[in-house]
Amino acid sequence: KQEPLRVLVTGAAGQIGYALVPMIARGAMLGPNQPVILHMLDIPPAAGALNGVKMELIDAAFPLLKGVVATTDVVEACSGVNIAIMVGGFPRKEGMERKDVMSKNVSIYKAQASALEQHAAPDCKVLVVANPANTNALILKEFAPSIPAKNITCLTRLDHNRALGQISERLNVQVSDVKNVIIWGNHSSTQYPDVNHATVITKDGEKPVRELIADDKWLNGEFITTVQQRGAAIIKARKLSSALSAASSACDHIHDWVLGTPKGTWVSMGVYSDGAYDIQPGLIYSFPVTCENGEWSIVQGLKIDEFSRGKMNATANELAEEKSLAYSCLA
Ligand code: NAX
Repeated sequence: KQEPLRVLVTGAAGQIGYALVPMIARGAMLGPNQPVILHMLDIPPAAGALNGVKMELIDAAFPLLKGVVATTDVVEACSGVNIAIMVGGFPRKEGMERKDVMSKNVSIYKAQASALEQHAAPDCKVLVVANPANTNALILKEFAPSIPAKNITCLTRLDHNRALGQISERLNVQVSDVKNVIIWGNHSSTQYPDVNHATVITKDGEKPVRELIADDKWLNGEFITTVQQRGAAIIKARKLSSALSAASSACDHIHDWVLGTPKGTWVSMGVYSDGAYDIQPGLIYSFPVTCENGEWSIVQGLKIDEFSRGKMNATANELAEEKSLAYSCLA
């Protein structure tokens, strides 16, 4: 019989949290045989709503759910957690300067880094969802030096899945037959969705996307901007930002990290750069990765053309700027 794993969701009273916790409790994140104990953290103004979510989790009678901790105390929330999904953060409000938003999130992620470092399980895996996701993850890494850098990641799987979705819609094929797109860089509108190595499984075998869609203008133009701007398109349509797709992609991210990627398939994760593909070390940058035995590794040796290089550098430059802005907030 499997011991339950403790999964922390911060910002659990928010809209992504509301979509995410039932997915975790149903086994979508860690598999149908893995019991879980949910730790949900939010801030005091959201305590009532958070308790409501706890009540609904009890009412749903999930067989895999072995306990629920709902709290506004960050130490209680972090204690003993094996997986931490960081969804809580300070949103950008109209008229706010970028630096003010950054400053709020830097102080949140600095404090939560220390709590995780001191109270989480030693092998805790961390996924940052809250924006600016890459830079929040970097701050978390800097202020939790005893958590291995490889355990701290950010979510670009939603962008990855959006890219798969666009290719599948365009070709009218099953999304599960499309694979190996790449999201490079920042989870922002400078991200670079790359299809140069992507393939589709057809009845005649695996074919490159660039062969099946012989429309470079679309692949190098509208496809890229559609994926980059998808978050804004959802807000326009729903009057709320993406939630179910973000929650589902967060489950995919942890699922594949813990349980492994299928052979011959890679996914995109924001991870600590070691200088791969000449991306400056010290940034949390989205790369193509494969996962095995609970560890990710960057897919090496992919050919990068000049068009891609320019876009990969542009998003790296934005991350370097965000990093210095974040550091200026610490000073
Ligand atoms: P909501 O505003 O609905 O929920 C955020 C929750 O976080 C609120 O309940 C709030 O009280 C809580 N919170 C604020 N400060 C906190 C703190 N210090 N500790 C714990 N909880 C805290 O936002 P939602 O739509 O759920 O989005 C959450 C975050 O995900 C945002 O930062 C958003 O920008 C980001 N996103 C990231 C995506 C990605 O792919 N990486 C995509 C979706 C989403 O936009």
